[in-house]
Amino acid sequence: MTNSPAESSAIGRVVRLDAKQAHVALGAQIVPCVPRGRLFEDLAGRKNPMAVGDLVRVEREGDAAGIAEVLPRRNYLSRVASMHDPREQILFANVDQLLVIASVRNPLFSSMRVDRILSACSWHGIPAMLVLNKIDLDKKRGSAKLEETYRLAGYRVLLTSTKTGSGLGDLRDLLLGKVSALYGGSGVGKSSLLNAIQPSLGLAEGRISAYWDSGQHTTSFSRWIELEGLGSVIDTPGVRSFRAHGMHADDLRGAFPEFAAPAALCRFPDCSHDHEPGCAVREALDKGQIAASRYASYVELLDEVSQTRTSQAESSGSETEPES
Ligand SMILES: Nc1nc2c(ncn2[C@@H]2O[C@H](COP(=O)(O)OP(=O)(O)OP(=O)(O)O)[C@@H](O)[C@H]2O)c(=O)[nH]1
Ligand SMILES: [Mg+2]
Ligand SMILES: [Zn+2]
Repeated sequence: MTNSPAESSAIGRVVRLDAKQAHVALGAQIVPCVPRGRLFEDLAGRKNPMAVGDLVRVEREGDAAGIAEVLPRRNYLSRVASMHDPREQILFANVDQLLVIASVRNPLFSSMRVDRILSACSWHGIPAMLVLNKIDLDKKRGSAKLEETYRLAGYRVLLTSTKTGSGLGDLRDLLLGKVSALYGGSGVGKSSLLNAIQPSLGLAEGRISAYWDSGQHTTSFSRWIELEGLGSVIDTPGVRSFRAHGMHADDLRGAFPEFAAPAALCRFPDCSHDHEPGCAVREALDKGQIAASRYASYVELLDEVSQTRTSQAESSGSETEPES
C-alpha cells in the first residue's frame, strides 16, 4: 500500500477537517495532515474520504505528515450532500451514541427534522436519544408533550436549559465514558450545552437574533472534543436539511422503533403502513399508541424515499451547509 518508505507510521483520530488538511490526534498532539491523493481516487459515490471521528494511519516523512489510510469504521452517519450533489457525505464516524439536540422554542421544535435524524441513526445502527433544550422558554408546557411522544416511541429524552442549569447533571451522566455526537438544527444550543458542561471550552455561541437575520451557523465545522473526566463529544454545525443517503422504504419501516410490535400483526408481511387494509400500525395510531406526529413523519419520509428511486436529485428544500 505504501508509495514511498515512510519514516514512521501511527494511528490517530481525525478531530477536525478543513479545506486542505485534517487535524489528527496522535497521542497528546494534534498534527495537521494532508490526505494522500489516492484516498480521493476511489470514493465510490462518496463526497468525502473521511470525517471527524475516523481513525487514520498517518505517515510522517520529516516535517510532512500524510494520511495514508482510513481504518474501517464501527459506524457513521451520512446524508445526501446537498440538493445539487446526490453523493453520500459522511458527517462523522465511530460514535457510541448520537444526541439529537432540539429546542422547544427559538427555533421552534420540528418533529420532521428530529424524526429524520432519529430514523437515520436507527438505520445506521447508532443509538440515539433526544435532548430538548431551552425548556426555560417553554411557557406552554409543550416540552412535556414532546417528552411523552418520544418516550412512547422508545427514546430516552432529556429536558435541558443552559440558562437555568436544568437537566445538565443528567446530560453529564449520559456523556460519561462515551463518544457522543451532538446533532440538530442551527441555534438549538449544541455548543452552549457543551460550554455549560465545561466552561473552559469557550465554544462560539450564536446570538439568536443574528441567526434569524442571516440564517448563518455559528459552528462552521465539526470538531471532536475531549471533555475532562467525562467523555468525548463531537460538536457539529447546525443541520438545515437532512436526507439519509441510500435509504429505501424497507429500511425506513424498521427505523421507527414503536412500529415494530404492531407491524408484526399487519395483514401483509410487507405492509408499508400507508394504504394497505388490515394495517396494525394504523390501528395503533388510531388508538393513540403511536403519536400522530411520528406517523406523519414516517409517511412523508416514505414518500421521499419512494421518489428517490425515480429521481435521485430531487430534494425538499435542501440547502448547502458548511462542510462538516
Ligand atoms: N433561552 C435559552 N437560550 C439558549 C439555551 N441554550 C442556548 N441558548 C441560546 O441559543 C443561541 C444559540 O446557541 P448555540 O449554542 O450557538 O447553538 P448551536 O446549536 O451550537 O448552533 P450552530 O452552531 O449554529 O449549529 C445562543 O444565543 C444561546 O445563548 C437555553 O437553554 N435557553
Ligand atoms: Mg454551535
Ligand atoms: Zn401495516
